[in-house]
Amino acid sequence: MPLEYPNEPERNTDGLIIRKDKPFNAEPQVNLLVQNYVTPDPLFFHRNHGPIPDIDVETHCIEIKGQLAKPLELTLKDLRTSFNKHSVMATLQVRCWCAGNRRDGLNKVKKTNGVVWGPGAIGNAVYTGCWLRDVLNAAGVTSCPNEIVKLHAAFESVEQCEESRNYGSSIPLEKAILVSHALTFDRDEFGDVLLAYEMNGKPLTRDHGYPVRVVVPGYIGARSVKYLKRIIIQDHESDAYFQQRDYKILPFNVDCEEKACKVWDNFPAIGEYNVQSYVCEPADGLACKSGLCQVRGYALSGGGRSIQRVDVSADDGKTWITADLYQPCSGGARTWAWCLWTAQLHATNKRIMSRAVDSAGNIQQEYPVWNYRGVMNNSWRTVEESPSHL
Ligand SMILES: Nc1nc2c(c(=O)[nH]1)N[C@H]1C(S)=C(S)[C@@H](COP(=O)(O)O)O[C@H]1N2
Ligand SMILES: [Mo]
Repeated sequence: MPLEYPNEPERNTDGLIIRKDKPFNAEPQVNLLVQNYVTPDPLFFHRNHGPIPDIDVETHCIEIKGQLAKPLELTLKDLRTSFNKHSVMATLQVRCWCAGNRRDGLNKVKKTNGVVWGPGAIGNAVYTGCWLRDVLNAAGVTSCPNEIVKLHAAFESVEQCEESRNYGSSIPLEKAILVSHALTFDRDEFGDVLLAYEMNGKPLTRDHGYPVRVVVPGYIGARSVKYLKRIIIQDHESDAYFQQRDYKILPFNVDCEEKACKVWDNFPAIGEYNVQSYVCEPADGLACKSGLCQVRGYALSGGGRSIQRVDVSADDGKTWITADLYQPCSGGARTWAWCLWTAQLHATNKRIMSRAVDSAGNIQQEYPVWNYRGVMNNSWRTVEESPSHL
């Protein structure tokens, strides 16, 4: 039975490229995206797998259960009043904020399976709510390190999706509670997983997860479950389609659903995203015609790794210049927000390209590596330039 979409929110779609109407999936034009460090709401990409639910906040509650001493049920009011309020600035990507950002590049090699995203499926926002670790501590989560490493925090949403019953996903419990067992930071931007009820200082919109969503900084967007209904502490990853079937990097020879079905279980679900950058201005990395040309783009890496350097080339990668980086929220081992960069180049008729290096020395790969689910494309050359054996 196809799903119905009777109650979608009103949307201003100016500046957005609509990738799919039902469910609603859209990304901004990249030259608009890099004009702001904090992405304004109208330019924030939309990533949905089903109709947007209409949740009654008076009756909605979030269950916290599973391997815990004191299972809880909390309303939005409880989250607001019983737990300290914190904010984190984090960049979400579809690959990142999720894994399918730049899936279009891979499609040029061979068709992938999924919504065709360009490089704009990314946005940086300030999310506000309470730390997931505070809520889990209130629910009596274990503090024994030997147990923590064996457990997962699984998140379930209320909404029906095209692919399966509910949206769901999970993260290792260690990621969920990390900071409380390591250090206490007094600066919010170094915090970790949030149960967020605000985005950029306003209550979450229905599109972005109202009333409460998870925000998992440094991980692909797919783990940041919206319309949160349930958190289950369990000894295995989420059974949901989005953990077990989607968002996995399958080997090159897996090129159809039949082959994918045989190997899904052999490969891990993606958590942290990889190092990435993109030339957003001039749009599409196109040549600039005369004089000095201002080039702008974004760069980011997963797992809290900051951007160490962005190289920019206007001669097919023969020579590179170093871009100026703007990365105000980086520090320690936890950089959750993206880096915007600029560089000045003399006019060229070649395409301009960028490649980022993160704090672990990871560098973007030269050529795209095709995979069936079309995830984690971080190449700096286009497919047209790839040698034929790739
Ligand atoms: N309930 C629910 N949560 C979800 C999704 C969804 O479809 N339903 N999409 C996920 C994916 S793949 C991404 S990239 C992010 C997108 O968040 P956004 O809509 O705020 O941009 O939400 C994640 N959480
Ligand atoms: Mo995503």
